[in-house]
Amino acid sequence: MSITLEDYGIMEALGKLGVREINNGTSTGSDWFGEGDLIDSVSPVDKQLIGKVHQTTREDYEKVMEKATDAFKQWRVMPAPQRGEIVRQFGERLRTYKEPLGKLVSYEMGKSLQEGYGEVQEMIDICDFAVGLSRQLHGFTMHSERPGHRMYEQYHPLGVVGIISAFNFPVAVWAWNTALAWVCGDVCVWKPSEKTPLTAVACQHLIAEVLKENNLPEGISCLINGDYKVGEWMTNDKRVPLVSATGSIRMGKIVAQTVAARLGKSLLELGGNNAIIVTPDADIKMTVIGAVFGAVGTCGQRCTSTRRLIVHEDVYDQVKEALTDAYKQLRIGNPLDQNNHVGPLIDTDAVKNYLHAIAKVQEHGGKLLVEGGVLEGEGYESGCYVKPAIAEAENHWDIVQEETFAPILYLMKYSGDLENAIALQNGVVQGLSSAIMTTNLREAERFLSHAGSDCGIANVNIGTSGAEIGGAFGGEKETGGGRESGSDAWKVYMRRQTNTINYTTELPLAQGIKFDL
Ligand code: UN1
Repeated sequence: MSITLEDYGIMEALGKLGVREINNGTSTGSDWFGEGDLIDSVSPVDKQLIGKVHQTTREDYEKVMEKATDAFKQWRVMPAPQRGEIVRQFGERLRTYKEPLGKLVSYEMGKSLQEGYGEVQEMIDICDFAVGLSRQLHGFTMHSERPGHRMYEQYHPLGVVGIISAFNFPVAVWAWNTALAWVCGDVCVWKPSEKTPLTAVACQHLIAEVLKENNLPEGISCLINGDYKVGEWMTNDKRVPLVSATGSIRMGKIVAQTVAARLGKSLLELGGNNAIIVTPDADIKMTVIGAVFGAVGTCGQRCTSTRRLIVHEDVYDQVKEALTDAYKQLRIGNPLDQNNHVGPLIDTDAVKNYLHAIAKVQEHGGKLLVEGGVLEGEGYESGCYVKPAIAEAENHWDIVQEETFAPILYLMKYSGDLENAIALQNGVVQGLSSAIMTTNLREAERFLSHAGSDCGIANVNIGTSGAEIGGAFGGEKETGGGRESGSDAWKVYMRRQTNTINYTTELPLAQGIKFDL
């Protein structure tokens, strides 16, 4: 292979992670099989073919489901803290392989190396969280209205959890789901994005080793690969009680309806259109750092990326100037080179969407404060590198209402009371993340109050992206309503059972009903 792959240690990383030139894309633990058509994994960094993965065929899928359902029978009876021990070992494995896996994430997906490592760290963090959780899967006890009766609730494993993940967080979002699902006693079938199949193959190798070393059955962790059709097998499959899907609103609506039609459960983490409100009392230096990282981090391809900046008229010019200055310092290029802040978009279709959004802004008469454009020439041959742009825009424009997965920041002005800014912030269909920059306690609390942000995540003096795993992650409205990761998000991976036990010799009925024979 070419010099770049070797220069940046990609070949070495692939070797360490067990990824080959041609890989099976279907696996139940350490068993790999299938001869389906090949998916090419091409790096957006330099358009090199990294490897190929066999798609899952319908027959392969049936085999996976059989193994998974079988494995569930054994896994669910293992005490939860023992399942936690397996997740602990997986977290250890991730610590060992953080470097090569982070590098592969960066190269296959295009995010900066720092963010690639950060993503693996997020996997490690959720494993740690899940290990503790494995001893805390608790329910309530209640007082019964009947004498000599005890009432309590308990949580039981659900079964096979289907995970559909997106290219932008190719490994962390899988880990959020799977680490929790495993300690809860579920087994997982993962369909990663067809744009990032190799990182998924690498993760499956790592967990397969752990399962094998512990003599656990095939099927606790399964991998399937392919496009939306493979995902549809899962959404339609009654053997999959929960489908957790991350991606676009369009995709989420289809998943939700298909799963609901069979009365299954879905956990949706869909698009965001996240804003930062900048009040007259904001610390402008902090605002700029938060907004720039939020807007250009992962090249604007996080569901938590900052897309709108709602700035009070009193500080508008100051913020505008500071931001445009900061953008001048951004270095765009190979994400494996740690001098660069911004890597490429995922592919040339994403570049088209970016250009389309900029054209739309111009049609509306929006002014570009920092011009965009596709970068050309040495180092940019893949055609996926774009310049982060800032445009003055209005909230109600169609294009501003949409989530464009690219580094375009819309700047808008508000005047008068904070209420006006909150109305703009909430005036979109999405409801994932939001933030306010202010040193004024009253403004901060109003933003967080019931009359404030309508998003699943609301931050003060922090940008919209970069959530920690300890809190529940997800959003309202068309973001889908799901919650993953920390807090009590684990409950969605289990079924709740209420138990009432009578330890007397009488059989009194609830609500005082008399029924004598
Ligand atoms: C996503 O973009 O789908 O909060 C997840 C963040 C990351 C996760 C983003 N921890 O930005």
